[in-house]
Amino acid sequence: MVDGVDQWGTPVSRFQPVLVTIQRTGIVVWNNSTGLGHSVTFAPLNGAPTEIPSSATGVNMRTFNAPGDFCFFCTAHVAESGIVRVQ
Ligand SMILES: [Cu+2]
Repeated sequence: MVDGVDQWGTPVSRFQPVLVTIQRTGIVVWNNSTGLGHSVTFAPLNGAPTEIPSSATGVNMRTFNAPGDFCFFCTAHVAESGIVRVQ
């Protein structure tokens, strides 16, 4: 999660990179250093990991054991989204 500004200069955060590709049984780490609460909430799909609840700081990780495209977003800011592609 990184800080930025939108086209009007309003501070926003976003997941970076938006797309990450890993092999099955791989681990993805989310690092939130923005000081704002963000969740990592996965679309319902077989093999999707449990949600990372909203927190203003911290490092969390999830393991992906099934192949697929796992879309996720932040419940507080729905424009913040990303995809974990598991091969
Ligand atoms: Cu957010």
